[in-house]
Amino acid sequence: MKHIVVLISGNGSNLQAIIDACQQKKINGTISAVFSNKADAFGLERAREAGIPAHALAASEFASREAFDRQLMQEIDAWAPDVVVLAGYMRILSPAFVARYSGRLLNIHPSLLPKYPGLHTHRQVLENGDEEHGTSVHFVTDELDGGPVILQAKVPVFEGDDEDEITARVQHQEHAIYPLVVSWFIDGRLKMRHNAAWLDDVQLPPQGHAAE
Ligand code: NHR
Ligand code: GAR
Repeated sequence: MKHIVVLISGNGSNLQAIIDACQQKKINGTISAVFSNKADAFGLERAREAGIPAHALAASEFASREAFDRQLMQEIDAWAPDVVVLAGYMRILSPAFVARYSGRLLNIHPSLLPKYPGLHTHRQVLENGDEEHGTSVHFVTDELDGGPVILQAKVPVFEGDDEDEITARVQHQEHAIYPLVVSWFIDGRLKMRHNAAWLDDVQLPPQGHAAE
């Protein structure tokens, strides 16, 4: 059995989608543990509800980002995960953390990367009057939201949409594409090589796999 560790900071709806996909055997693996940098993250309750060990680490108890990440790495490594999945994890990771899990560290970011790395993507889409928005699953590298894209999903932006509406539209897509990408990785079909994403030994283009 392959082992997944998921990092969250909040609601955990993407975590829930991955829990459901594991239970439905759409992912041939199991979530070993969930970690949050916020003790009140609702995703911790989702994990416990599913019988998954769930832990919070408080950044305020560590002297530095590096010290926090060292502790997090120790706790993650106790589960010997095949893949570490960031699912709404809102804390920037130190280079040592990224290096440790390089090639098996995935993130979902709510924009059509390379557009809008960083925070407040939905707001920026509205402010710029974009007609198209979406979400990207990518391998994490040292470049913030700059690692190779694996899969994107697009959504339309309609006249008069507010931030809540486009957030919900984007998250609906996230819950479909993130479990799919995790399943590819778990099945050994997905790799990071030479700072590119490869699916079934074919190098993916900059926008990731062209979904049907
Ligand atoms: N770490 C590295 N090294 N590389 C990436 O690509 C990462 C990462 C950590 C998280 C997720 C990310 C996103 O998808 C992610 C990608 C948080 C921030 C941020 O500025 C930026 C990007 C992402 C997550 N965080 C602030 C910080 O100082 C805190 C903000 C807050 O708590 O509200 O860590 O967008
Ligand atoms: C998701 O939409 C994810 O793309 C985004 O946060 C949300 C988390 O929702 N991630 C980031 O913004 C990373 N900076 P969830 O907790 O319900 O999965």
